[in-house]
Amino acid sequence: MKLYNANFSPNCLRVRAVIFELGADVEIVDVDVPGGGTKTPEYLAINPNGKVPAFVDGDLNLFESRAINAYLASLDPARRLYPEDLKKRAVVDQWSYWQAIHLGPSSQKLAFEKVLKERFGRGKPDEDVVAAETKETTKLLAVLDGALAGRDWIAGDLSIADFALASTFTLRHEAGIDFGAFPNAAAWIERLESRDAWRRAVSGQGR
Ligand SMILES: N[C@@H](CCC(=O)N[C@@H](CS)C(=O)NCC(=O)O)C(=O)O
Repeated sequence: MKLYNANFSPNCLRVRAVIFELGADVEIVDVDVPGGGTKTPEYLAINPNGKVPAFVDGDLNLFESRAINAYLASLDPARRLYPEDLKKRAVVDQWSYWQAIHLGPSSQKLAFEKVLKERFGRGKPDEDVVAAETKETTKLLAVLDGALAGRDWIAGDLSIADFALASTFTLRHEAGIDFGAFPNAAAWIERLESRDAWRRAVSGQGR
């Protein structure tokens, strides 16, 4: 199995973390994204979107980080990162979709305005966007915090949903995403970020 990866990408981070958590036998191949490595005919044959991550297992080519994680976790059901019980699995899917469709986009827009825009020479933050996305991200963080009351992990046991959610928050300090009013979420993100697999994935090492 091969993961086509770039260490800067939060979408790749969540896949590396799941690979390390599972101890899966996956070769991690770094792709030179700025140098056009995702736009070659060979790469586009694997992922026609020209983005990382992409994943290959024999005749299976996959894109979309959450789908890759669902596949990897399903190969090792004993670890229960993507439970076989359909009700438990539905809850994992619920939070993975919620991160992809709601939390991820709002927090990414906020991180772009507050952190990445100037770094990429794209100008000053747009304060209207910052205000709107801060409001939206805070509203969603309150939902996450409520759901984490009395539990260590979002779906009960550690799952691929925790890795999807956590990848949202890698720039939280610089982006001013404040966990102060959300103690359940604050304890959860510390718990997740202290895992060896997460640390290895963030450092880009361990392979
Ligand atoms: N929904 C996709 C997003 C993939 C994505 O946006 N990848 C970015 C890096 S984080 C990328 O490859 N950007 C380079 C480009 O668009 O050319 C996933 O979760 O895998």
